[in-house]
Amino acid sequence: MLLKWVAFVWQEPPVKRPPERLQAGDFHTAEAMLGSGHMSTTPPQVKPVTPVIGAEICGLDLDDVSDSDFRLVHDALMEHCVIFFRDQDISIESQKELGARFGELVAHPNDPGVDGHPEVMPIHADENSRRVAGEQWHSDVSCDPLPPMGSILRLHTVPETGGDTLFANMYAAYEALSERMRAFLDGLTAVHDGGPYYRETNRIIGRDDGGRSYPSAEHPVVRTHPVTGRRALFVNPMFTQYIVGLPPAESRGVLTLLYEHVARPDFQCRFRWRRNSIAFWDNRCAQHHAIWDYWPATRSGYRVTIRGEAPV
Ligand SMILES: O=C(O)CCC(=O)C(=O)O
Repeated sequence: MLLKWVAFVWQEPPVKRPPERLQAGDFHTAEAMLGSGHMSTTPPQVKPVTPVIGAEICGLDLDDVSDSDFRLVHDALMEHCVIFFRDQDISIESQKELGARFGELVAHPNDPGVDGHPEVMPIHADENSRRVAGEQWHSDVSCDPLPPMGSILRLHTVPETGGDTLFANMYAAYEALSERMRAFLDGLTAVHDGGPYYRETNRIIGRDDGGRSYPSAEHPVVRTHPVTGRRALFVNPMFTQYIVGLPPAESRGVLTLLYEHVARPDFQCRFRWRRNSIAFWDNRCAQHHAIWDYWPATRSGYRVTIRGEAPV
């Protein structure tokens, strides 16, 4: 009887959650809208965007990430390679804090960063832009000896339409190759170099790089993800220069084949940004490609980048 009474009067205190704002195209369920007033007790939900790559996490306020929220975000990222959030009107500090839960934040080798936040890279395009960041398939700064584990991009300004980002699953790309091709690639290494891409970027935007040098490194063509243990293709047209030990024509031929393969639509998802959306991708198992189809509109936000480990 006493137990029954205790169970009746004791109720879990409400957990603070932001109100969900439903819009066409959301993956949110009606459930997510139903809370007591503005407080919802609905636990965060992970909703796959495709069976192959990408998931949206609903019902989480990234300004205030508890340990269990962190675990959920971490596990979803490991499972889906890229995760998405909506309606995150968070500060640069909160974005950095989220990144720092995953590892050390790193500055970009060719971008001075935001005033007072060298490890925060502005992503910006408007009517005066001559190029945009990431307009081909790549894994961020793969030319670094310790290429980034992950990148977190929040956009505060988005065009009316366009400006989507494509993401591709590099486990799926590797696994879809023939056994013979996988056996050929396993054990090969490739040289990645930041110089050609970053110098060309600087030339286009008219930035004097003062003859500085950029990172370059030799990495396995197929790497093993340190958390999932899965094998993933790790070459990309932005930074990979050649496969070590192959004559130039063979190296070019193999890389061209792999780049075409990586771009297969069945390894991809396409993210439609809204104001205050966030994409968080794992560079060790995903590549991405930003689409610049919205000129002269403005698209703007901030990226933080998390240091990774030497690929093996
Ligand atoms: O603007 C985007 O959607 C992505 C930009 C990009 O490729 C990057 O930050 O690495």
